[in-house]
Amino acid sequence: MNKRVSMLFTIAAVAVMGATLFGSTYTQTQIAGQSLDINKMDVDVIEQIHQMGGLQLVMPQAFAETDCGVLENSGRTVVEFNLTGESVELPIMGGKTFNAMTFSGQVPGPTLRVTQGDVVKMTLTIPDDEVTGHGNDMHASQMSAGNFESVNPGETSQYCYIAESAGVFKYHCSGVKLIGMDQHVLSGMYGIAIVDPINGYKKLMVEKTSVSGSEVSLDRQFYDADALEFQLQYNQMYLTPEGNYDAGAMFGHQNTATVVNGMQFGYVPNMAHNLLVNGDVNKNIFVAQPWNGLEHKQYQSQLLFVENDQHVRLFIENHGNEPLFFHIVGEILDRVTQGNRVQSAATETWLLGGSQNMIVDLVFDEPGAYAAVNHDYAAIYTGAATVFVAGDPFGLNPVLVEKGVIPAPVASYAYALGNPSDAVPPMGMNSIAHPAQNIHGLMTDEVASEMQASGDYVALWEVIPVVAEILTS
Ligand SMILES: [Cu+2]
Repeated sequence: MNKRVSMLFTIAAVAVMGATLFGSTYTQTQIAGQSLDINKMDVDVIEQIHQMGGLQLVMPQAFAETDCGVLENSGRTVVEFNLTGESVELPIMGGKTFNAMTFSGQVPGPTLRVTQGDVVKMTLTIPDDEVTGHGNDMHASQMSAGNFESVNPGETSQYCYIAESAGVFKYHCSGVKLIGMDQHVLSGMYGIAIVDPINGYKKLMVEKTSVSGSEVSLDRQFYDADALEFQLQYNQMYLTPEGNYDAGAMFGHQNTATVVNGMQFGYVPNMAHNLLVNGDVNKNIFVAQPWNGLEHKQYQSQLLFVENDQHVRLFIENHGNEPLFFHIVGEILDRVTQGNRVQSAATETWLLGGSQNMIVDLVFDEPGAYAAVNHDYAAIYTGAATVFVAGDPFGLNPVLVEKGVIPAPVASYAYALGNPSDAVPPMGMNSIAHPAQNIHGLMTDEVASEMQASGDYVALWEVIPVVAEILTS
């Protein structure tokens, strides 16, 4: 049964929203937002609405099925997606912390991966001791967030929907009945759902040329649909020096940080790479290495390792208020797909507005270090630079084999050093498994401990001293 719920906001409601939407939703001083004083705005919004004869905001109606009972018996595969809403303190670049709001103790929240046509059963739980209610608006659901409303501390709520469209879809907290949504999302409550096409992904064609004698001709290379996959989620932060959400900075588009998967410069070399390439843990090989040092544990920077001549698939979402000009220095984006439709091939940069996504398929042709950036210079220098290393550009295979770190030469350093867990989405229907995954990401110590206890992930901060000992012996 379709639920048809119209929500009408009257002038009174607009006035209430004006006073509360632009600020924090709760008063705890330790996590208070810095609110904008509507009385100090240049225009009198309420007076303007009066002059227009009033304003009625009609929320979009839900048209998706939300009845879990019906959908669970529909013959479709049901995938449960359980989240908790938690306010926690997390680190930012420079050694300070900020007052984060998270889904399940991590930023971004857990990635949901389903197949087109599956039923998603989303359950949001808010612990008793949480300071505010939260919601969840999943763009894959085709439902209004207003329909779900807000879940209060100590409560659990759920809804079900059919993931009808393939692609990458944002999900985000919808605040307390939309109030404070900006603060909750920009403090960390965002993530993605990947909906794999029901018939799988397409093989990749990369256009090359070849020469025979003096004749140059097209030489199309085809790659199987199976790919090594990564997820990159872009956002901005707006923080006061005390680490609180700064609504004034947000309204002025004056962001204080640009983050990829929650962190500034999270995927750059660390001390192990310094040692391998420069022979010295303290001799940086990249211009910005702010998360170096074993004490950073799950926050220590890591690199993204791929093979040459390997099909790589990137799931990318722009959660932010600013555009993302996605570019990989030294590479061409071989294919750009949005909503299971190819938008471009062999393009240098692709633009994503706020809450837009894409799937980039590419092959790293030559050994090297490639920086994936938001080609907005302000974004690059505030954190949107992510380093991929393809093949063995530093000629490390002989050393690694000689020292016994690896038994034989490898096609990528991932076989020796692993890839960061937060950049790796759950396995899908055309996924190539990563050789190893290291615990990495903007997550609480509790989440990191659970990952370590699972035995599925490597704690790099424990491995690096061992490898360093071997390399220097
Ligand atoms: Cu929230």
